[in-house]
Amino acid sequence: MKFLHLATLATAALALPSDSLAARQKKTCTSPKLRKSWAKATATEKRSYINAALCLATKPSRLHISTHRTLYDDFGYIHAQLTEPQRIHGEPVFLPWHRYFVQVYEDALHSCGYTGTAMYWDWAADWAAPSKAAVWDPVLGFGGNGSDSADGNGPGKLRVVNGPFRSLHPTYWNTAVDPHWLSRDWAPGHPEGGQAEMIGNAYSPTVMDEVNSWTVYDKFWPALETSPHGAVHAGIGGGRGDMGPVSSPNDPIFFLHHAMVDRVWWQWQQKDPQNRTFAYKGVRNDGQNATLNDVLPMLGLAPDGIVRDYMDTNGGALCYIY
Ligand SMILES: *[C@@H]1O[C@H](CO)[C@@H](O)[C@H](O)[C@H]1NC(C)=O
Ligand SMILES: *[C@@H]1O[C@H](CO)[C@@H](O)[C@H](O)[C@H]1NC(C)=O
Ligand SMILES: *[C@@H]1O[C@H](CO)[C@@H](O)[C@H](O)[C@H]1NC(C)=O
Ligand SMILES: [Cu+2]
Repeated sequence: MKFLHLATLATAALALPSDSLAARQKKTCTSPKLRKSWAKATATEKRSYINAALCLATKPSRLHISTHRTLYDDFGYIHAQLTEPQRIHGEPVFLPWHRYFVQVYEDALHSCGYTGTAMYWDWAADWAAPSKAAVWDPVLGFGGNGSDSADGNGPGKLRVVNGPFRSLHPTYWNTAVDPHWLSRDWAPGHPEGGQAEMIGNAYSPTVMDEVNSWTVYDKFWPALETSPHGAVHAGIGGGRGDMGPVSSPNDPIFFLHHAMVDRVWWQWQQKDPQNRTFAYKGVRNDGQNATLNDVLPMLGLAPDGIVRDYMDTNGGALCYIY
């Protein structure tokens, strides 16, 4: 679960590292690709994306681990390994690490014939009725909630029984080898307790305004990570779905969720590009101050990255906009 305790944040003012900005401006990204909302993509684009996401489960793993079957399994495995012990959440690297991870996934889709870009689920637009969102379409989407009555999935997991991903069979649950059918357990609403279906109230316009109102990175990132980000995981995963445990990239919706998290960050950066593109500050889980030279580990799925190269979506190692 990803509602993280963030008590140790530094509150010092933001400083722009001018040396790194100068270095980055030497690189160019002449025609950035536009990442689209799933709801606004064409049927052809959606079909092509879905086919490539399914194709990942037919490609060999890039890791040399006997329990792995496919490239699809690599994503859930790596995310789990980097979360226990914690190296990618609850610290400043949360945003650039997941930005790089989404790009690695987009590149993997390309290796499966997809020619488009990563897409996002605009959950901030769908917060009032998340279960009705276009992303859950059973044909041109990711299918819906899991089912109580679907058997053959072991205890505590609700198999997704519709949509193109109903035959996905991830290997890991958290860090354990525990093969199962893809699962979801959408959190029901509790109107009497003021909680909306799929915890939509935690990514409402009111919450998004609060998140976006922070002007420094070490306030903005934890606000984004804790509430909207954590609530979307918990809202989809519940207690018995793949989006809950640390192997959450098992659910292909993970990458549309994290592209949206990335888009919220990108929009925040765009409000003051001079100050915010390379704004990166806070205390790491090892107690040290974060720096733009910090490493983004990918454990062999892709080369390790450096934070600096993933701050600007329009330069360095990246070339896209939202
Ligand atoms: C840029 O950030 C600095 C430090 O936080 C701040 O003093 C300055 O006002 C900001 N500039 C703009 C144009 O917002
Ligand atoms: C999802 O399905 C589970 C199992 O039937 C159910 O308990 C839960 O209420 C459903 N969630 C929503 C939002 O419908
Ligand atoms: C982190 O940076 C602050 C200043 O922003 C400094 O006071 C503190 O000592 C640094 N911490 C470490 C562990 O280097
Ligand atoms: Cu994560």
